Amino acid sequence: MKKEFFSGPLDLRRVKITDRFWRREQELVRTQVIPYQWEALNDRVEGAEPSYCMHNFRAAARMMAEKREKGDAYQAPGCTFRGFQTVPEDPAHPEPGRFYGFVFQDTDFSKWIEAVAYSLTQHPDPELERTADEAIDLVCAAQHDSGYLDTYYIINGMDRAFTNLRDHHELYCLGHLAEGAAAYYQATGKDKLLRAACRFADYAVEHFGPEPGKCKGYPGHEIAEMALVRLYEATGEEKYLNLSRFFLDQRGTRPYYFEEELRQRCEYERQPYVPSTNHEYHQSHLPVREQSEAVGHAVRAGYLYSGMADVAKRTGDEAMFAACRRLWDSIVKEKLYITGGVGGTVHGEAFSYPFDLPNDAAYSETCAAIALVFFARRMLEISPEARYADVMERALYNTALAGMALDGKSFFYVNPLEAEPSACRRDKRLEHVRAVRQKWFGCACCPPNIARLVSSLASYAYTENDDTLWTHLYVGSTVTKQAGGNTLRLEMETEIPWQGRAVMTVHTDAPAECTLAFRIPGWCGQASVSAPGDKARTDREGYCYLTGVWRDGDAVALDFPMDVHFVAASPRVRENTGKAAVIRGPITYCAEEADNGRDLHLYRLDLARREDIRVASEDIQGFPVTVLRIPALKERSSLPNGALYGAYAPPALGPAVLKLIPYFAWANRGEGEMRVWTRV
Ligand code: FUB
Ligand code: ZN
Repeated sequence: MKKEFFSGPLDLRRVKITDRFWRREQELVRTQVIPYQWEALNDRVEGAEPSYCMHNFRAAARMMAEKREKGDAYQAPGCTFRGFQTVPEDPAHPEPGRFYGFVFQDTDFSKWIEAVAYSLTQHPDPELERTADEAIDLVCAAQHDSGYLDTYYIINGMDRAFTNLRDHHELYCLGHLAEGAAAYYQATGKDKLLRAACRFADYAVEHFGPEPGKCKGYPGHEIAEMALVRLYEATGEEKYLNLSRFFLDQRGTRPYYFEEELRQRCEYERQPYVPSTNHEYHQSHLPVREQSEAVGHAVRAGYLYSGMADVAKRTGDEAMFAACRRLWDSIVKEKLYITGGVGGTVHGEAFSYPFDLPNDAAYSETCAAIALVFFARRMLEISPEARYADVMERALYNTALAGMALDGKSFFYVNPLEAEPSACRRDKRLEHVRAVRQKWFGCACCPPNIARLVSSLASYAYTENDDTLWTHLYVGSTVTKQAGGNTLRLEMETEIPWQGRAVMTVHTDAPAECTLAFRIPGWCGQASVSAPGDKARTDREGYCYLTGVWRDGDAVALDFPMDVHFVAASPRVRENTGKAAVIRGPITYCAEEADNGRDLHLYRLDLARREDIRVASEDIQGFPVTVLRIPALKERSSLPNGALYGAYAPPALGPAVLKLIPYFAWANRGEGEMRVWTRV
């Protein structure tokens, strides 16, 4: 690790997104997703499965108030542990004092407040801030006097807290709370929620650690690792960094903590103990520094690797960083979809074995692509190499964005690369796949994750250290950069992802020296960079570094050819033999029934007629996109009509044109077939 290349994300208040594409996405989050989510958290969406999130905070707050009032006379209600999801016996009348929903239901609030925080940095909104403050008051009122804050156990009985780390997500709740609280503090300067998160983290610091007598466990669903680092950054309190490192050091050591914990639970419940942990699912099969293959639940994995990179950077842990690099390579060399999605199997929502990347049965959870974006940004913070940003960009523009409809009103959890509506409905093996987005989910992890990602886009577009500002993603925006006691105002103008030009113009009252580094995207061939002649240029790992004294009006213009590329998959990806995917710039394309009729599998791309490819701007549901028309051939079977089998003869191939749209825009015009990979 070379410290001079270390960087960190910018304070979002220093960046204004002006980009046409991303402004639109952020407005969808602000005007649709955040208000809708607030209604969902409060169970006010007709026809949607109730969340019970705020219900649970209310129940816990009431309980805590009662407890304070009655003191020793207070009788906690008996335990009613009911597995991962608790539903009311009578759905029309949930009992006010009970916990309902998934064990991690509190995180719906934490992700919402995080998205609200980022959104407020771009678009101050006193009414939204008031709603957020009131919600924070309620959440803080629900906090246990000890500092513990997970309503599942506060309501059901604290005596069992932290006894099922493997499945019960308390540290996941802590992690999301810390992320949301730090974001809200950084956006508004208000620290009430941050103090609550710190109290919960302090409780965890007291409970877990290497000291004798402390619990040696670690999160069943990772995220606390990176969230504690964020809490450390927000407060300067090293104990949070130490706890994060402790969790990482413990993970995968023998005897396996999750088995020990299970043994104790069985003893307590007088059940026979049968080992039952799938350690790969939890990434707890090996100490983290020894891990090389990305395995198990893909969201957990992405969050873990992000936390590992965070800790490696803060502690200079070379072995940890080496593991991050190996795990990164395992993902991108063997387990990454061309859409930037990860997770080849529904079983365990997980990474499958190398090169197992089914198109129709893909899991490719929206959250997993988002986790990959997190991981990539952290790798860039340690080592700015364009290959990390290339993947970050692909995951962002394709799978992460596909997770949300173009009107911001419905969402995908699973992101297949091939869909046939009747198969999705009738094939049990594809039960997890939908060809239409849903309004919300009982397990609503994905929509709020999109909201927090999109509204914090600037923290992925740029990172900086004292000397250098790196542009990783090209997004129309203005950014300030402190340089030699002056403030440079940098204005980025671009039409990426549709056109490959980007111009950064410097505005400043006084000349100032610094380095501006620009990523040369992997998808362009020969990039051209033009900059004032007095700047020294060096190129390193896919970035062009321009160093010198920047004056008002200086500009850097970058041109990235945006040709249409046909991509082949490794021959080891059996599904894609003899097929190609089409990409242009960061966008992966797909064919839809709405443009091409049914039976998309009968098309073949006609690569000999590349010069006839047409690139055009069109609107899909009011969203401007670039579409492609690719010369193709359509197969007509030689079998007699209606025959299932018959003597083989080459099929007749009729000339056709296959219209392709950006993958993120699919399923916005009703239900129909879709496919990313087409035969050639
Ligand atoms: O377990 C919490 C979240 O629910 C995970 O991150 C998602 O994959 C879903 O399983
Ligand atoms: Zn999800």
